[in-house]
Parts: sequence; C-alpha cells; structure tokens
Amino acid sequence: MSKRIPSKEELAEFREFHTPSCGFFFRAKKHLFSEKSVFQQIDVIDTDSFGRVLFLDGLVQTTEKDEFFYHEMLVHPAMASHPKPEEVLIIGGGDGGALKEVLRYPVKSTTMAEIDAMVIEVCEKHFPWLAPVRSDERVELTIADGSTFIQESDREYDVILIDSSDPVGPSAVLHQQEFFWRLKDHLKPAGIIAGQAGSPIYHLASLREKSLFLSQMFKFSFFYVGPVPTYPGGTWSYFFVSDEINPLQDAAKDIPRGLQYYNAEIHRAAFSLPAFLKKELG
Ligand code: AG3
Repeated sequence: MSKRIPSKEELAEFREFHTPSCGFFFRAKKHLFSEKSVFQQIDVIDTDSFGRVLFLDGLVQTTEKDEFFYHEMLVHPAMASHPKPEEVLIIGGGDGGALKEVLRYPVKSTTMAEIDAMVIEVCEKHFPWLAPVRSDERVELTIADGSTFIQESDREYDVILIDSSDPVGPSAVLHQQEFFWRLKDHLKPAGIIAGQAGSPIYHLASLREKSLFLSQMFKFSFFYVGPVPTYPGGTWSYFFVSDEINPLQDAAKDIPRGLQYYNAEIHRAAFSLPAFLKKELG
C-alpha cells in the first residue's frame, strides 16, 4: 500500500478543531509567524478569505476581515451604555482590537493588562490596528496576569472589559467567580463589566455557571449574542453586569461614528436571546 503524500496546499492548511469531528480550516498563503511564548503557541497566517489570522494554541483569536464583529460587540454595548466612561480597563486583548474600539470614546485612560508580551509584539507587526493605538497617550500597557493585576491594583474603573480566550487553559481563571469578586472591588459605583462568554453551543456549561454567579453578584446581569464568522459555532456570547446601569434602559446614546457592526438597533437586538439559551440561563 502506498502512502499518500499530502500536497503542498494541504500542508499549508490551518485547522481549529471545534470537536474531534468538526472544525474550521484556512488555507494559508503565508505562515508569517510561529513561535512558542512562555504561555502559548502563537501563529499568524495570511489567507485569501480572511486576511491575516491570529491563532493562540491552535484557537482562532482574530482575523483581519471579521475582527469587527467581535471587538465592536465586546466593547460598545458597555461603553455606549455608560454615561461617562473615563477610566477603562481591558483584561487580555493583547491583539489591540478591543483597545482601538475603546479609544473611539473620549476616555481619560485605558489600561490593558495582557499576560503575554509576545502577543502584543507579534500583533503590532502583523495587524494594522495595533501600532497606531499603542502610541495613544491615553493607553497604559501592562504585562500581567489579569487576575493578579486587579488584586494588586489600587484603582477603580468605569468600564472593565474581559477579552479572554476560551474557558480552558491559561484563560480559565478569567471565567471564574473569584476573579469577578476582585473585579467588582475595583469598579466605580456606576461601573460596568463586560466580556466574552464563549460559544452558546460549545461552552454552555461555563455560560450556565457564569450566569448563576453573576446574577447573584450584580443587580443587572445580562447576556447578549452576536455573530463571529470564524469562531466556533459562528455565534458568540458576551456578558454585561452592573449595579446601576441597565443596558436596555440606559443604552446607546453617543455611538461613535464609523462602526461596521454595532448600532442602536443591534444593541437592543443582541440582548434578545434565542429560546434554548434563555431557558439554559434562566
Ligand atoms: N478572544 C476570544 C477568542 C475566543 C475564540 N475561541 C476559539 N477560537 N475557540 C479573542 C481575542 C481577540 N481580541
């Protein structure tokens, strides 16, 4: 029996397995970066369909073409609901996509606590949006584990955004209740915390758990959804919590111009959950 030799094209395929039997693939025109940092395997490829794609430990984090679906939905529901978001903290988000959305507002300062310096370096080189915002004088970059950073911080924030990876591996702590108690300690009275909550199909257990503890911790606790074409399942979920701000009443006054996904109608629509998720989250 002769062994089939994979073609050059097949060798240049990058796959994310969503389950052992399904996933998403990209054919790479070019493998721009591949290295293991202290924390994870980092890859950047260039593709015809989605432009440049960032993988961490084999999981798609962002692509040039569809980054706005995710970053706008992560950032704007919270930022546009807050009456005056001046001090903002981003946990994770080393690729800078969330940062560029936050900087559309007249914030006084935005701190980004990213654990992996190599992610920042690599993205600054390979993704077009990071370099221009990195030099913005309102930005404070800290290389730190988000959970430790917030514990040691003596500041309070108007908006805290969690741009973590999946609830497995190094990002797992950023999905647990203990971390949220720490965050709450550093939230101003009218503050809002929002973050990504994973795929409603693949991360349902983590979503359920989060829904349970967040609703006990905050007066207003909501989940919302939006599409991200290259993420597992195609639909992504996010949480929004606050003790004073209700995103369905105080929503969306001064929405920045030039957005590609988020608007006032999307804001309202995103908080309407599909029946199965509504049921699961109580
Ligand atoms: N953070 C969320 C990525 C989750 C994607 N999961 C996956 N592909 N299995 C993205 C960071 C972008 N700023």
